[in-house]
Amino acid sequence: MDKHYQNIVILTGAGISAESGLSTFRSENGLWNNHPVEDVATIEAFERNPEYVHEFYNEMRPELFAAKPNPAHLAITKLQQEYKNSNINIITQNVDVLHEKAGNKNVYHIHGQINQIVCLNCGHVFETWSDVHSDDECEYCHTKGLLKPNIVFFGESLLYMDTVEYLLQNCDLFLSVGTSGVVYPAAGFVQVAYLNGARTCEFNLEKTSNNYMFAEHIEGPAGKTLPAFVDELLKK
Ligand code: BV8
Repeated sequence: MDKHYQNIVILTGAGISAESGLSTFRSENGLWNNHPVEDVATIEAFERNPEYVHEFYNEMRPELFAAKPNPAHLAITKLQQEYKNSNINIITQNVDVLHEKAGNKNVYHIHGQINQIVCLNCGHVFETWSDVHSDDECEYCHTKGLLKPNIVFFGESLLYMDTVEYLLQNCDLFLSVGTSGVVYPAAGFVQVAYLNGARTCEFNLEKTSNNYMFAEHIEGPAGKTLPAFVDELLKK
């Protein structure tokens, strides 16, 4: 059926950045293997040892700064440029900025961004690719020692959730690319889309824990499967 989709939502996870050379979280050599998530990505860990958490992200930042988008990110740019009369929004769990580097528009970083820092005193968010330390001063309120990576830790609320709710309730095509479907509420987004009648497709190397929630599973590296899927959509 050559349906034209009006509202496309693309949820992405670490797997879409894997072919750009960035580690995922839960593979054998994943990020969480060397740094147990509870030591790094929880608000308790940050309160317990902010410098340790800053160091983890300081180490990650240069690699993410240097990373280049891959054909999966570029396929989304092509879709946004050539698939007419459609709203195409990206909800990413990734803290890298490869979607932006690829020229993707309408990108919502629900788990935050590695190049953003937030002051826990005044709420000011600023961009930096440099190292940040727990005794640094906020450029806005000049308070010292209350700067945190603007990254959503476990136990913290996600960003942009009002927009996300709206997008999921109004989409007719939901693509999930390179996520293990382990972390909530993102792992449950497909159910909202499905209940609202969207076509749901999962792009992954393997069947994930929430694969049963998807109508279609497109197996293989996203750098190959997503460009092929976009070309099919553009033919219609
Ligand atoms: C919240 C920041 C509530 C750090 C991250 C019990 C049951 C259910 C839920 C919970 C529970 N206990 C606690 C919870 C909630 C918790 C949660 O879900 N825990 C899980 C682990 C059980 N969630 C939260 O805490 C969230 N907040 O719920 O708040 C609340 C409400 C009101 C008030 C206060 C609080 C916060 C979640 C965000 C946590 N922060 N990251 C950082 O990024 O450094 S999560 C972390 O996991 C990353 O953001 C990452 O993006 C995310 C998901 O991982 P993936 O992206 O999927 O990466 P992964 O490695 O897992 O998988 C990669 C996939 O790609 C694989 O499937 C692989 O096969 C595939 N792949 C690899 N290469 C390719 C590929 N696919 C295609 N092509 C390839 N080439």
